[in-house]
Amino acid sequence: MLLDAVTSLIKNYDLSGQYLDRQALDSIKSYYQSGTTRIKVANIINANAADLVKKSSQQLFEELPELIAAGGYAYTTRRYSACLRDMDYYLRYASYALVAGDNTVLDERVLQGLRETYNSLGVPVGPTVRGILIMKEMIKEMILDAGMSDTGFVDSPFDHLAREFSDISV
Ligand SMILES: CCC1=C(C)/C(=C/C2=NC(=C\c3[nH]c(/C=C4\NC(=O)[C@H](C)[C@H]4CC)c(C)c3CCC(=O)O)/C(CCC(=O)O)=C2C)NC1=O
Repeated sequence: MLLDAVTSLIKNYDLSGQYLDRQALDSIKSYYQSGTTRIKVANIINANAADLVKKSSQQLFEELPELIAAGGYAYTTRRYSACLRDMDYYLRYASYALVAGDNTVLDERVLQGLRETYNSLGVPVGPTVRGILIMKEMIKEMILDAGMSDTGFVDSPFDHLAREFSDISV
């Protein structure tokens, strides 16, 4: 099920049979207050998705050239394009989570069984997490350039992906 910050919170309060208290209402209020900003960022991501995937993977391959060297995990056209397609998945689902103000969609649609898949294919998780974090930094720069000053909320879905995908703490 696709949850947003409000439905996710209501679900939890319903489970314990509670009315929405001050804390719940404050977080619902902040969800609505940040709505326009989250939509603006989703717009920026949408308008620049192809570019973001291309540039962040270029930076990843510059940082870790062994990935595209003979025998590397992104060597051969097939693996290279699988890698870029994966980056595109992470970006697209992160943009959903940003709009929803909730990371459940990432758990349910992206992360489930992902580490096992990568392990069984022999694709390394560490460099992939690095790619996800490069995208995050690029988006934050873009929205700074677009005149938004508080970019902290962009971290959440990307850090969530990074944290849950690997065992490293972000
Ligand atoms: C929407 C949710 C979703 C995700 C996340 C997803 C990931 C995903 N990535 C895969 C493969 C892959 N993923 C990569 C990724 C990389 N190679 C590198 O060098 C880098 C470290 C990294 C890119 C950043 C590669 C190379 C493969 C192909 C591995 C192979 O078949 O040899 C596969 C195996 C099947 C296939 O090739 O399509 C899956 C399922 N699939 C999904 O449906």
